[in-house]
Amino acid sequence: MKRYRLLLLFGGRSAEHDVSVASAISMMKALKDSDIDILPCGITREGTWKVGEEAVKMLASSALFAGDSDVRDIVPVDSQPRSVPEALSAVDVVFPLLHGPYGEDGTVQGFLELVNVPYVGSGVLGSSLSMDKIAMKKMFESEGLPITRYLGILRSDWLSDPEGIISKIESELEYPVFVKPANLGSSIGITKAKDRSSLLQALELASKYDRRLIVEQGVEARELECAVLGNDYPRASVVGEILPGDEFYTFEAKYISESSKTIIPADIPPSVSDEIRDYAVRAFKAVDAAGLARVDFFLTSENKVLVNEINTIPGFTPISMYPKLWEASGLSYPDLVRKLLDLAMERHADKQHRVIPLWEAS
Ligand code: G1L
Repeated sequence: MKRYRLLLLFGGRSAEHDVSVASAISMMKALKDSDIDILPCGITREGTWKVGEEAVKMLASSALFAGDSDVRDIVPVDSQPRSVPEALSAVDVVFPLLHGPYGEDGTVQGFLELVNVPYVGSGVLGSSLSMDKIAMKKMFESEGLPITRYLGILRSDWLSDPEGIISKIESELEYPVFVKPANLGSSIGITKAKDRSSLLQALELASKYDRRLIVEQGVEARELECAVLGNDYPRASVVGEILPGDEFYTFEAKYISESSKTIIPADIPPSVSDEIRDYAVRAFKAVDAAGLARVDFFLTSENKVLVNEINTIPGFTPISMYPKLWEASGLSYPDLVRKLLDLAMERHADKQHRVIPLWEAS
C-alpha cells in the first residue's frame, strides 16, 4: 500500500480557528501509527502560513487542547520543510482542515487548484455552493429535493426597507423562523425568532456577519444526518440521529460541550433510511461535492423527510458524526482518511485528463 505524505492545513482566518487547531491535533494522534505521514501547516488568524517548528508551536499552544504536552511527540521532527512551497512540493496531497470563509468556501481550494496539488474534499464550485445557504437551497430545489420554505435576503434590502422585509417574511413564513447569515459555516449569528421583535433583532444580528441572509421556516422535527463518500459515484453511510442538548444544535453543542448525544444507526423505519440515503447522494451531486460531505435532514412526526443542508467540511475528529457514521458502516477512521486521500488523487488525475491541449484538439 502507498505510504502517503499529507500536508495538514489547519487554523485559518475564521471564527473556528481554535476548532480547526484542536481537530488537527486529534487527527494527528489518531493517525500516529498509520502509514500516513503528516506535515502540519498552520494558518494564523491573520492569514500567515507556518510550517515546521512554527506550525508545531501553533498546535502546542491550542486553546481547546490546553497544556497538551504530547503534541511534540506526534510530529516527525526530522525532515520538516522550511517554507510553504517546499512543504507543498514534499507532499502527495493536502487535507484542508479549515472552516468558514477562506476555508470551505472555495478560496483555499482555488489556491490548491492554482498550484496543482491534489487535495481532500470538494473543489471550488462544490465548496462555494455548499457554503452559501441560499445557493445550496437553489441547487436542492432544482434537483427536486424536499426542503423547508425559506427566503433569501440581501443585507442592503434589509437596511433600506426593514418594514417591507418583515412583512414579506411574515406573509411567506410562520413563526418560529431561523435567521442566519447565508455564508457562515458555524452557528454564529443564528437566531430562532419567535415573534416580530425577536425577528428584528435576529436580522440585525445576522446582518453583522454577512451581506446575504437567509430566513428559514422552523420545523418541529427530529434531526438526522448521513455521511457521503466518493467522487462521481458517491455512497451514503447509515443514518444517525442528533439529540440536541441545547435548544438547537449550536456551535457550543456541536464542537465543544458534550450536551448533544448521537444515536447510530438512527431508530427509523428502513424505508425512511433508504429515502434519506438516496437524498444524501442526490444532494451531494446537486452541489458538485467531492470526496466527502455530511448531509443533514429533518424528519417530521408524519415521517416526512426534508433536506436541511450539506456540509462539505464536517467535524472530522475520530468522535465526530461523519467518521462515526462510517465506523458504523464498517470503515475505521484510518481507513476513512486513506480512502479520502485515494479519492483526492483520483479526482486530481481526472482533472488533468480533461485538459486537451489546443494544438491536439481539432
Ligand atoms: F478536507 C476535507 F476533507 F474536505 C475537510 C475539511 C475540513 C473535512 C473536514 C473539515 N472540517 C474542519 O475543518 C472543521 C473545522 C469542522 C474541524 Cl474538523
